[in-house]
Amino acid sequence: MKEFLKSLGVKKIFFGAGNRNAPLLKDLEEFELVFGLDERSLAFEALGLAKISQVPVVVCTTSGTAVAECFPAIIEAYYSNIPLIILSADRPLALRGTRSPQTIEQDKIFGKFVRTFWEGEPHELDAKLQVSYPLHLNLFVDQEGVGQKKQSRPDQQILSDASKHGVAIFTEGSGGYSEEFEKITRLGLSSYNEIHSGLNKQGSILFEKDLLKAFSKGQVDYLIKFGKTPVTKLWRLLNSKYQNIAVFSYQSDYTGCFGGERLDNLDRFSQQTRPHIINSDLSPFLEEFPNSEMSLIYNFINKTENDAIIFLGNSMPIRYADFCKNLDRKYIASRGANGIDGQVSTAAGIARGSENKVYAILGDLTYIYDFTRQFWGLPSNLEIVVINNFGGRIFERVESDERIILEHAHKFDELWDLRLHTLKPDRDETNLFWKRWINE
Ligand SMILES: Cc1ncc(C[n+]2csc(CCOP(=O)(O)OP(=O)(O)O)c2C)c(N)n1
Repeated sequence: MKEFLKSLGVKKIFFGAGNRNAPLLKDLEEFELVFGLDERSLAFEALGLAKISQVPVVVCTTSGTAVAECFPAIIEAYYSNIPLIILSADRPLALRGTRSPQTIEQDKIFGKFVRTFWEGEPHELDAKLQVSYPLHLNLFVDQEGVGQKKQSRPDQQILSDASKHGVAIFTEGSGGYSEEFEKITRLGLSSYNEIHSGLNKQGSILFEKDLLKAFSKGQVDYLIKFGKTPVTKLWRLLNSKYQNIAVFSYQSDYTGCFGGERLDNLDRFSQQTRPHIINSDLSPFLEEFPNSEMSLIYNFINKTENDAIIFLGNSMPIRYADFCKNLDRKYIASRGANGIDGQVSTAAGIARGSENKVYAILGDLTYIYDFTRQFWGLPSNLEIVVINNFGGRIFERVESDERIILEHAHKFDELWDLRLHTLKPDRDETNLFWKRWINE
């Protein structure tokens, strides 16, 4: 990839923060790198530079809506014949069409507005490739190792084997599955319900870490997914570590991971004995770390009105809100493509369509991405709550390149005269909470 880009004369790369494109950095260090957040803006900056210099300029993005954000600059580049290059990181081909997390169909996404489209693995980029601009290179980055997949998942026979244990995962779109929940509970299956599932029931496994522990102890043989693609990290692990776990998608064609099958009814199950899966105790953590992000979100949600709608930003807010098992509220999130773009506007639309109070809990970068919406005034029933940890701290959790955290020093309340509620977490408390919680 490096030699190919050099052969085109590329010198500068605008790098949009993201986990899927981060592994590409090791091959891009010889170029001048500019790190940034908003891909729409990065693409326009690259366009300006390419226009004045007539030298090809690259924008490197993560997967999902981040790629689509480059579209307006691509259109301008197309009509003005500007050498703009979009280098988008994509899931490996094996995950295309599976709706695995943050996977969208990126091939030929810019349609007729790019003159060359190429996709493949980064090492396949060859200096002999003839290109015209604008150019879109879509690169498969196999972080999961799904390309080396050897086994196939067990089929539906496993459901009638009383010695096997199943976990039902209820996520967004599960509001109508109360009867199914009761039935699988009676049959002895375990359940794990994500906060935005829409199902007003508490699962037998409360916390993600206990779910993951049950997997690492070998207590689970199969999964049934109710609703859309879950948030839990487990869904990424199903593409790597847990490729042998059977996965069924209830009344839906998408498992959200590699392989698995659709399940139309719950007739095949036999009664099973639920293994002892421990539920961790959260209260000592809330007491010991009252200024951690988890505790601040927990307390904030519990103080909202009973009929409030909580809109959860992607990144850590939706994950930390899952600690708060308060089922009296309605939770909404944009989990179709997991973008951090347009979140203030999405919340504004939700508030327009509701009489209830809406609280949008967003990370600081997520807020910055769409904060211009606030200049035009917000619906009176909408409260924006920014959890300001001065950067994209999710990238610390996944131990990614620290440059993509985009650390900053903005304290929003002092910068702009906008109606805004900021939560100010203590970084050490958050990190200690997390470290102990995960390792306990
Ligand atoms: C449009 C878009 N661009 C990039 C990403 C990749 N991304 C995921 S989370 C994240 C950082 C979010 O930071 P922040 O909102 O501050 O939340 P925190 O990680 O601190 O919880 C980024 C850039 C994305 N999901 N969507």
